[in-house]
Amino acid sequence: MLSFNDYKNLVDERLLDFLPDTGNYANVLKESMEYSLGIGGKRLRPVLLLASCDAAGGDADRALPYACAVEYIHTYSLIHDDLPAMDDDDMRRGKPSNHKVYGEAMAILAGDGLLNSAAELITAQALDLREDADALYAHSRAAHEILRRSGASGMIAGQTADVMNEDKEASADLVRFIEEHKTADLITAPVRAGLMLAQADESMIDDFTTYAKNLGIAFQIADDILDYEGNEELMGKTLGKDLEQDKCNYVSVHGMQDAKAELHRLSSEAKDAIRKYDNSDFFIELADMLESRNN
Ligand code: GRG
Repeated sequence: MLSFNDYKNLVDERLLDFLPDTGNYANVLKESMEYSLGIGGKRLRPVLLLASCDAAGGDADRALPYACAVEYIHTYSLIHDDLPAMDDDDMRRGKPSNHKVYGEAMAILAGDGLLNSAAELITAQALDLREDADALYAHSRAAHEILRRSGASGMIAGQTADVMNEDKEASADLVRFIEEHKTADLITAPVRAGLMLAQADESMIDDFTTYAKNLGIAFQIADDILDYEGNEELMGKTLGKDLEQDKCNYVSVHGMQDAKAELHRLSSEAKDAIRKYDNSDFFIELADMLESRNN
């Protein structure tokens, strides 16, 4: 196993290499996709994919395209979320949002381009696996996992529930739906996909699914808390928007004190699910780091 930063460096070194050529008349599309990928980001999701693959004895090099594809999907979701029709945010990752630099039309296209590039990149991995039925099956499961959890029954469903329920009376159930789908699905997908690529046994996949789901919900609650109490410079985006836009989130429904207690409970549950594994240190330290994060 490597450190978080070493996995992150592997991703950062290759992230732009897997983008398709856009052709002379569409250079600006590539520039705009590269802009949002290149301005930073914690790379939490691709790191989780590589580390999960490693933890189950898989080949992290072979998993790298899948990891980069997950970051493409995550980045597209941020570009679209920042648009005036959605969250309307001028800042992302400490820099002007994509539409502030390239305009709304290009930001929509850059998001579309990143999503499609992710699907191209993932599906291309199958082309080398013709002779190995087990590896091809592992690939198909991982590909389906990433595309399903980022899709209309996953992240997009969560974003829909979020966007359609601004200014409405929120229930605890609705808030959990948003946390699970908008955020936890794209944290669970890379963990499960990494394990699937490594052909881990099903009980390990189940335990790490519990870890990832709890970590993902905790990650969103931490984000809600930071929206009230965080530092704009460290977070790299405008804060206080949840209150301004009357968003339903854990803090608005349960209050700050309960939110902090729930964050701690979820983080503990995540760690307990995977403690018994040899390489659990990496995942336990990550949960601790995310619980006390300030960016
Ligand atoms: C537009 C379909 C669609 C979905 C958007 C990701 C998202 C869904 C909205 C962004 C706003 C938000 C608060 C999402 C919750 C998940 C989250 C906290 C994303 C930010 O992830 P980080 O902190 O970002 O990992 P970096 O920049 O570090 O990669």
